Amino acid sequence: MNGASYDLSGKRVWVAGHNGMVGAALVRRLAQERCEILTAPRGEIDLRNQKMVSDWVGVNRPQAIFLAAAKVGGILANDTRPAEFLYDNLMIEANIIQAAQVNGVEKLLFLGSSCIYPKFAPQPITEEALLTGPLEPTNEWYAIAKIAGIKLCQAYRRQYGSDFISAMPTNLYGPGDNFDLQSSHVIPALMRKAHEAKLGGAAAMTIWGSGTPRREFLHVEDCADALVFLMKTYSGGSHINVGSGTDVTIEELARLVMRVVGFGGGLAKDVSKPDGTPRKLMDNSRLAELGWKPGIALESGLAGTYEWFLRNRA
Ligand code: GFB
Repeated sequence: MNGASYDLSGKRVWVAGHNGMVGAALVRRLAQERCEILTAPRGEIDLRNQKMVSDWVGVNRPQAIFLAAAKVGGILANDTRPAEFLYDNLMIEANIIQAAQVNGVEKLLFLGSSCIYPKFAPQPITEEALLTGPLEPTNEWYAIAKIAGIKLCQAYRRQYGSDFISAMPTNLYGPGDNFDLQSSHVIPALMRKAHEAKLGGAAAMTIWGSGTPRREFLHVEDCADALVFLMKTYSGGSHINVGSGTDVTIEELARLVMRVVGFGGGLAKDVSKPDGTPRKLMDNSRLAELGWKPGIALESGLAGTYEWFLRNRA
């Protein structure tokens, strides 16, 4: 069932994870909708704690929820902290989805990731590829948690008639990203490395792995717009891919970031670090058929993100 329209105006809308890159972009995007945005300050509630979540939802009574709260990180963080990535994400999603059903929340959008798909899924990856093959080992923990979230939404839709939907964004970047070199994703890491190499007059900057994996990237403002679009127009059991439709090799990306940052040095490769999935370009035709397409091209998105980084790096 597609196209069931849901009107956000006048509604209490909880952005779970409002402090994160996606959550903050959702809060900015929702300011364009005539709704009341609810946020649970991190100090006030631990989303892994079922009673805290249940009590908070019961008191604040959201009518719609964007479930953007998660323990996230790049390939190294996923590979070295499997227990956190599996446990935290399972608890967060289970607590919020259960509290949403008990409190009669009208609509919930669960946010997953393109890493839910098999390591060697045929490209571009369609939604049907889910669970058709082994996962990428470096992030199978996060992937299993996110697959469980999709299944929870489907189960609650089936058993209770809950209008809970799932969106699977590709690799995201943009303002509010995490620029820590150990735990971050590739774009903020390369941007910071290029910046520090430029300031330090370094001869080269180092990327992890061979540089040959390919990645699809979507700017977080585009992602937030797509999520609001889906909340308003989609109702169905299947998750929906949310991507840009184009991918680049990590080496091409690195050279693009170096150009944006203005670092003219060389590129070294630390092949002791993992490459991860060789490619994860998604087929976004279902989202396109619903009527949405991205608007921010990679190079201009990188330029804007670098400006944000310069303003906020302190
Ligand atoms: O963005 P990233 O950490 O996550 O890495 P994944 C993407 C590619 O960039 C990998 C390479 O092949 C990395 O080896 N890379 C090169 C770097 N230099 C760097 C660097 O300095 N830092 C980082 N982080 N990467 C994640 C999943 O996989 O994708 C998460 O682990 C989530 O669970 C996320 O799904 C969207 O794209 O490989």
